[in-house]
Amino acid sequence: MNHTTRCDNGSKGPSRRSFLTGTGSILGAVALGGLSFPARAAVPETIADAATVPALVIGTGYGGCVAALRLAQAGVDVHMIEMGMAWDTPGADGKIFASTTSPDQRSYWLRTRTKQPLSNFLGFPIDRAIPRYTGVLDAEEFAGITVYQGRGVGGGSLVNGGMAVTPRREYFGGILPTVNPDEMYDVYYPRANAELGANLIDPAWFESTDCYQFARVGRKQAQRSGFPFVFVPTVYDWDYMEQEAAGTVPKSALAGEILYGNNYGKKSLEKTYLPKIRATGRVTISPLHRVTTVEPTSGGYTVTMEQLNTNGDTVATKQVTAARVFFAAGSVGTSKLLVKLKSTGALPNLDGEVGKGWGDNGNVMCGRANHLWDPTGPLQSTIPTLGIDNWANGGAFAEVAPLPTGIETYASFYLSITRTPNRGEFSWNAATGKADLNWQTAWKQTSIDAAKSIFDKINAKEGTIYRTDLFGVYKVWGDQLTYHPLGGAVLNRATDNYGRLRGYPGLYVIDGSLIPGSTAVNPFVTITALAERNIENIIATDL
Ligand code: FAE
Repeated sequence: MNHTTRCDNGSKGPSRRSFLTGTGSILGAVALGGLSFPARAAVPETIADAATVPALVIGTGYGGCVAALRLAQAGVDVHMIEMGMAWDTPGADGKIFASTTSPDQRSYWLRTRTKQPLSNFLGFPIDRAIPRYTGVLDAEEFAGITVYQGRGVGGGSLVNGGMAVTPRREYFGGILPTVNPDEMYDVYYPRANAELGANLIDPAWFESTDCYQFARVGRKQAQRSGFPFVFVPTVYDWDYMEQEAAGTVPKSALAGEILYGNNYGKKSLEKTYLPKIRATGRVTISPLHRVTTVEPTSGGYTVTMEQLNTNGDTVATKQVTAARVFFAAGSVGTSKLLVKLKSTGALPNLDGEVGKGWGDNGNVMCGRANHLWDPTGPLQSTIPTLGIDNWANGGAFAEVAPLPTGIETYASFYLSITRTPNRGEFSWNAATGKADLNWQTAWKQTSIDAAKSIFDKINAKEGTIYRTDLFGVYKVWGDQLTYHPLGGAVLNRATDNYGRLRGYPGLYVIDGSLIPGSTAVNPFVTITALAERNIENIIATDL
């Protein structure tokens, strides 16, 4: 296990943050809802208005971090622009992030009320008022679907469950049909997994620890119904979690931390790619800067961005010139930007495929009510580590997920990733000045049917029923959301086969928007591996 990772965890050491610009740079000392954020020193790393830069990366998630690291290692100076906060400063409670059971203003991006994926418990709504703030989880609402995304330096790695899953090779042709599987499985998946620190739980500890009783119950029931289950690699520091269970270190996965950030044990990008990026000395990161337009100019592209305060207000507008621009704003962020830039005439020659091929990775949630003699345990690690793989027969891969409420719920909870043909499309709405997505909630029915191929059978075998109290009153399926937006700038359609935006030399897409709607499993390993493949080609060919 990586002990240096753990030393970084508490955010107390000066080392890992020294290159970061702080949110306090904009507001100085602020006190919000009992949390005080101390003033920070001047931040020369923030990008200057009218700067001319060789490479600009929009977004600091998986795709953005791969691009920045490899470009910097190739000798290119890089500026990363991130609309979310730096997440480098503890609040009054000594923690950077809030726990899932006690959301506060740190939890949501510019909302005055939480929008929890599990909206109800025992039928009662559990959302609550919070102060508006540039918090870490965005529940972005479109027609028919709420898309959850991470906001801040590290993107989705700040809020995700850390499941680091490589799709089975036989399914790869259906995921990225124009990419050579040999190079992915021989070179880029191993590279991505190594950089991300993907690793498996110690099986002996899994069998004995209270915090995975919920997963052992899930496994037992899956086995009794004849489903293959798999241990899934994660990017959690398992050594750290064992110490959490022993009570020798501050708790993180065992303290209900996940959706709104993880304070210690998860190897987010802040513990993997980002320290390496800073160590190159060639990369600056500007948090609370949101890119609004990109248009051609002599010598490259003019990139316009708004600098935000923690209320989400624009406090400055900057224009910089970049020779190369990498769109890594995530599937939704990149798609929204590209359809806007094409429709408003900033980049009119973008391919007509821009905005198309968007999917939800077939996400659908459900819970099952267990018998009283089959408790799932009051202590549940927030990091899922088991999956039920029924992709071949029913088109569903289900995470056995925790319900980290701190009390015995007698519930088993699952996030299923399913095969679904439905794809949405982003388009620019000139009247509202926003990008729309034409998704319909009814399109989730194919995902529900696929998930039922697993859970109807388990319920029949166990003599159990679905929970109806988690997503509303008498509502079985969590079909209103996705955690896994993919597509909108599909590889070899909206771009060439390496992410180059045709017609605009020096413009690239390098994030989840390249993947046409599904990865058959959780997506971030595939996003990272594809980015590693593409940037290698781009550096070799274009620089
Ligand atoms: P992403 O990580 O979203 O990064 C994009 C970044 O760009 C963000 O930091 C944005 O704030 C920023 N940005 C957007 N627009 C702009 C703009 N205009 N200007 C400046 N910055 C901008 O993109 N995946 C797994 O594989 N395993 C899991 O266990 C898992 N669990 C998840 C749980 C939750 C609750 C959520 C929300 C997601 C989960 N995911 C999981 C999905 C995963 O985090 C996601 O696929 C990746 O983060 C997407 O990576 P990208 O690089 O595409």
